Amino acid sequence: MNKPEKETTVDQQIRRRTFISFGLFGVYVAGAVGAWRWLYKSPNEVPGITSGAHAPLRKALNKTEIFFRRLAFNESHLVKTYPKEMAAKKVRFNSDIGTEGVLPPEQWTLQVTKKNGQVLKISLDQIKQLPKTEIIYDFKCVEGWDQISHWGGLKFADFIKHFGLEEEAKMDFVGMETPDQKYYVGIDMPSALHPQTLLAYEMNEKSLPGRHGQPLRLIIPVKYGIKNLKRIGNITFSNTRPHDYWAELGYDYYSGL
Ligand SMILES: Nc1nc2c(c(=O)[nH]1)N[C@H]1C(S)=C(S)[C@@H](COP(=O)(O)O)O[C@H]1N2
Ligand SMILES: [Mo]
Repeated sequence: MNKPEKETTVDQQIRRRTFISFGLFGVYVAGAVGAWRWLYKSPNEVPGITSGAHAPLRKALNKTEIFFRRLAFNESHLVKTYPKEMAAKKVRFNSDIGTEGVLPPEQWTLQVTKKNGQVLKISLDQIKQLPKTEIIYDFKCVEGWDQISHWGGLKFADFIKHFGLEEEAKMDFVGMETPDQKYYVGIDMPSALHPQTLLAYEMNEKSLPGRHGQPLRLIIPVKYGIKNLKRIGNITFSNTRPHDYWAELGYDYYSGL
């Protein structure tokens, strides 16, 4: 007598639970759709520096980058070096945006903009008079090749000290451009000040050839080739990311190894 009644109760319970489940699922879907619409309608990141993404996504990427940078980057951690004999005699060359031909060294000066707006004009001789640092390491290009190569020049950290740029070095970034401003990179200060970062004027113990960035190029072993700007024309300092040729085309801004 009680049985059918009891069955109805179970039935009702099942229906109620199904109803609750669908209800919760609906809330979940609405939430997901809402989140997607929020992201879809969110503003794009500030244009010019990286290649375009919704601001919240870029923010997440930048946070991740900072996290891994702090975890992995250590000033005293040196990139592996090799004996001189292992350096390639025929050095690979990769793209020459802003470095076509040979620039007569007397037509060149390095222009450095200080925090107060003052522009230093530094000659190649001034740089060559300072102690030279050499490095033989495995240069890596994002296109998938690498090569042990031998470079000589002025340590960037020594350049900062000698030219009294300590205040500038407290800023977050260094920007470098070719004299024609066709190729440009932004470098975070810890990587620029890394003890293996050079303003190089020699390759295999000879003056840099035109296509390898004569008269002065950046050699920054903690970064991929794209950041190793050939033929530096000017240097600036900032607390925001300087523009960067390959980052604008979607490559990783940090491009560290
Ligand atoms: N000015 C300038 N610097 C540049 C480039 C360029 O096209 N123009 N190419 C970069 C890339 S992608 C690489 S791999 C290295 C290659 O240096 P290399 O030609 O001396 O091997 O230079 C970097 N610096
Ligand atoms: Mo490259």
